Formats: sequence, C-alpha cells, structure tokens
Amino acid sequence: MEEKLKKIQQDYLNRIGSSKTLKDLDEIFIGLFGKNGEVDTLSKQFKDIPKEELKTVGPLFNQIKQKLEKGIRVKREELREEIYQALENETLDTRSGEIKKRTGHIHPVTQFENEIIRLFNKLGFVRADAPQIDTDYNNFEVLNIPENHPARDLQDTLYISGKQQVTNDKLLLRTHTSNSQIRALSQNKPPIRLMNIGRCFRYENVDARHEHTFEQFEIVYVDKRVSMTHLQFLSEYFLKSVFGKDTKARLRPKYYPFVEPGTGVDSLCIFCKGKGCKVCGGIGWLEIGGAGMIHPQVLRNGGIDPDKYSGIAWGFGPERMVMLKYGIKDIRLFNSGDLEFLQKL
Ligand code: FA5
Repeated sequence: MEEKLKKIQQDYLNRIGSSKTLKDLDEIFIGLFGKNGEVDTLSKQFKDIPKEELKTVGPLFNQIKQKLEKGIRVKREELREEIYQALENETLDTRSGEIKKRTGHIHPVTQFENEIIRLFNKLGFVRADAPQIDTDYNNFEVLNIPENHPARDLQDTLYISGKQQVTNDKLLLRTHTSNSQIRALSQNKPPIRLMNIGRCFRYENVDARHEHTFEQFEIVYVDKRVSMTHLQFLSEYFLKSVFGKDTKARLRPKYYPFVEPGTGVDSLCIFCKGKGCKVCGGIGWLEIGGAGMIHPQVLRNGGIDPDKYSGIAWGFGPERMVMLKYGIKDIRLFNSGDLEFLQKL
C-alpha cells in the first residue's frame, strides 16, 4: 500500500505540474477529492489493511493528501498570475474603430422559465418562491423524509455550517423546490394555486445531464376534489404548449415520500414520437419531472384538513426541457459562460 500511495502521489504531482489551465486543475481536484475520486476509493480499502501496517499507511495517506491539495493550490495561484500578467500586457486600441457592438439577450433557461410562468399565470397560478438556503425540516422532514430515510440518498445534500437561529435546525442548500410546499400550505387557505421557480443544489457527480446547481419549477394546487385528472391535464397542457400539439404526457408510478400516489411525468419523445430512438434509449418516452397527490400527512403538516381538501404537487427541471427543445447535449453548457454557445440560442 505504501508503494502504491507513493506512486499515486508522484503521478498526481506530475499531472499538477504539467497543467496548463485552471480547468485542468479543477479536473484533477475532482478526480482526487470528488465523490468516488481517488481519495474516496483509497479510504475504502483501509479496512482490509492489517492494523500494524495502518500505523504507517494512515499518516502517510494524510500527508500525501495535504501535499497534493497544497500542490493544486500553489499551481492555481501560478496559473492565475500568468492570466493576470497576460491581461496586463494586452492593449486595446479604441481608435481603430474595430470594436463591434454586441447586443446581449436573456439566458435561454430564463427565457424558457418566463414562458412557463406566463403559461401557468393563465391558469391562475401565482408565483411564491421559497429560500435557496433552508432548514433540514422544510426541505426534508416536513415532507415525510426524516433523517436516515433512504429517499435522502437520492438527493445528495450540501449542508452549510451554522444553524437556524430560532429553531436551531440544520441549514442546507435546498435540493428541490418542494421546500415551497409547506410554506404554500401553511401560509394560504384553499383554494391554493401557487408556483415556485428557482435554483436547487445537489452534491452531484456532474455529467451531461446532472448539474450541481440547476433550476426546478414546481406547482402546488389545493382545492376540494382535486384529482389525478388535474395532474394529467396540467402535464398535457404544459407539454403541448412547449413541444407542440402532437406531444403526449404519461404519468408513471414513481415513489416520492411527500405524494401519494406519486408519479414520474413523461413526455412522448419529441425526436421519435414514441417509436424509440437514441435520445429516449428506445423507450419512446422521456422523463421530465415528478408529481403526485400531496400526501395527507403533508397537508396536515400545513394545517389543511385532508378529509376536506386534496392537492397536487408537480415539479420538473427546466434545463432538461430546454435541452430537449433545442437539442443541447450537455447541461453544463448553460452555466459555462461560453458566449459562442449562448449566442446561438
Ligand atoms: C424532485 O426533486 C421532486 N421534488 C419532484 C416532485 C415535486 C415530486 C412535487 C413530487 C411532487 P427529482 O429528484 O426526480 O424529484 O427531480 C425532478 C426533476 O429535476 C428531474 O426530473 C430533473 O428534470 C431535475 N433534476 C434533478 N436533479 C437534477 C440535476 N442534478 N441536474 C439537472 N436537473 C436535475
């Protein structure tokens, strides 16, 4: 193990030394310290090492971790310095008349969100946002997801230091816009038609479909005799407005602790119209979000009598829909600041 650690150290130091950009360094950092990265994988192997050997391997492992962390920090400073230097040496001749005026435009995801807000405004839904930094209670507990509930594993959470001052509850970056549900229920009297749109955060293994920072849109609709029929109608209304009249919505059983029954909301694949293609993985349908009838206990938590009222909650990810609408292959482009990409949309 000792030899292995030393070799890993040398390999990474070489890679750090030959990095040319800050992005290279970010990739090395994630490969080392990210979820399922080198450090994670190595720590898992410690349980198989004999106790005696662990006495030397343990401290060596910590030393190497610190050394690599420092190596990345120092190299990052060096690269930054080079960038500043290059900027300082750059000159701009404002007399040449070659500076073109560039007109900006609203970010494509924001444009799409504005469209959604208009669509649901027409049905009488009013916007009521919830905070991005919230308590564990509002994000999980009140939604039937107590500590140690397996559903928490589906939403890897970024906790922040410090506690809520009054309740002393743990604080976190909300993992979904469903943190608006308890506010919608407890601060309003039925009939309730509210929508919430905004940023959510998860400690994700980032890839072409998963961002650590992404948007969600959610509606909460409570009244007498609200049923799954309303859910089907709203899903169809929404999908047809966005993707065109020949789209269909499908509700498929899916488990979320705060709704009963719970559903995944699928759209007929807009590329193959249900025949099955690469984008939908041959299924003919694409999942765009989750929804369901608000769980009686959640209604009760919000002070609403489930024997008198019923409600639906419905939430999905706008980025994934914009990706479908414009054929964008990688979700990371949205927050990349890449002007070439943004100007095309
Ligand atoms: C939820 O977050 C539930 N709160 C949705 C819900 C609301 C269910 C109301 C029932 C009632 P889920 O984790 O499946 O569920 O996420 C919903 C949608 O958010 C996904 O379909 C996807 O479009 C988007 N989403 C989730 N995680 C990411 C991510 N890391 N990057 C981009 N989009 C994401």
